Amino acid sequence: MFDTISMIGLGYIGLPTATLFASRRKKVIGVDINQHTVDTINQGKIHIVEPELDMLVQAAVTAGNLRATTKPEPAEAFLIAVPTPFTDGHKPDLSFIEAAAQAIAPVLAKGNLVILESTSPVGTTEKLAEWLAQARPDLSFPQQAAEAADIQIAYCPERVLPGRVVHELVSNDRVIGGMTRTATYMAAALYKIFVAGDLVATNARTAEMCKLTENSFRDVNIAFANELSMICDKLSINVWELIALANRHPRVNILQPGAGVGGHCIAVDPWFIVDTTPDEARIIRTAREVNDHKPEWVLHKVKAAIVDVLAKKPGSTMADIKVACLGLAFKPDIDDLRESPALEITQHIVQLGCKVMAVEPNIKALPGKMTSSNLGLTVLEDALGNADVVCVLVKHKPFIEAVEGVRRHSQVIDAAGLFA
Ligand code: SAJ
Repeated sequence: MFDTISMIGLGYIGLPTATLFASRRKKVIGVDINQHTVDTINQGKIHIVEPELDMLVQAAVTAGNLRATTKPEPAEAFLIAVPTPFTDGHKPDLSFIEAAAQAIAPVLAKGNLVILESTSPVGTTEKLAEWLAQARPDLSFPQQAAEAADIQIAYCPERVLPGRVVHELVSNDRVIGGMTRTATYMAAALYKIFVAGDLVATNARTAEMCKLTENSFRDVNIAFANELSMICDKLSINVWELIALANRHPRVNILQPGAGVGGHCIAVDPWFIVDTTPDEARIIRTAREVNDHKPEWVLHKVKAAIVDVLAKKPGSTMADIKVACLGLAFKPDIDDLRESPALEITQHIVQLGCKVMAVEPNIKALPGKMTSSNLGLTVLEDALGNADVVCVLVKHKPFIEAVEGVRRHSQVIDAAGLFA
């Protein structure tokens, strides 16, 4: 079973997953709408940053087990790992999944398995089944023929941490939610090809909700920490000391406050629950609001520090003030600046008209869209030596190693807990 596998969407999840199947000598057809992505992979190279992945892709392509194309081809199993962003008003945008369904429908054949991996609102797998059924009235689907359907469909979320994707894809347990028992059984057999973790069976709706629940759990717990940080600031209590003390209780495990919650998952997925059940999802919505508000709160602190400096330097203006922003990435020790609260705060400080010295040890240059005459990328020593105000936004390792130097500066806003 499953000698030819097709992966639709060759991004952060799709490409490593496709490559792992190929590394187990399966014939893998990777499909992506982006011609550049397809060409890069067919040259044995990668278009994303992820440890170990480059070597695996090169080996899989050279061995002839992985091939990329823009047009779907027949296969025994199809896995869909395309983006599910939200539109304005936090409404989930399922258009990429619908487009994937339309693309694979013409090549589906009796006996195929289709698996959705994209993070999705509850009920999306059923929608996918409906889109496929409409496109292929000659085939039967689980909603029509249950266990006897020509095409079986399952939902199986990925749960890997960027930076550890290759390792976690193999070792993490997987939740497998078939629309039927047959689909669950087939999907488990498919993942068994490379997954060493447990393959845990459930239904599609529970599997969809499980993924959203995991990321909402983390978001709610980070919101609790962020709320504590704002309460403690008002009460002149060091929140990091407080959390460390509280966490000595055997049943308390509070997460860390920060500049806000970034990335493409935790700041997005809880909204899928809120959108589906707005009246019931009260804590989940509030957590999102608390975390989304945190960058604004940090910015407010920076503005207050700038006002202090201006008061001590009569005659000076905003343009004379130098602010160092330590960290731009969305979390420590990565180079990913997308959906980053640190980046958002830095851009707002730039708009205030100050000179901004950004320090981000994980990148070589600022992204093109961040060009501004009062913003530059520099090294830590330069920033500490010249800035009037230092704002710690991400707790990168090089900053921890230089913590004493940061501590000596007279105006530091520590949003990331560097001094904790
Ligand atoms: N953060 C805090 N305080 C903390 C922990 C995190 O402020 O104590 C912030 C980070 O700085 C970052 C954001 O939260 O801005 C998200 O970072 P993260 O490390 O919590 O998560 P992601 O987005 O890199 O990956 C998450 C993971 N989910 C969970 O841990 C439940 C990962 O396992 C998922 O596969 C991934 O989302 C995904 O793809 O959904």
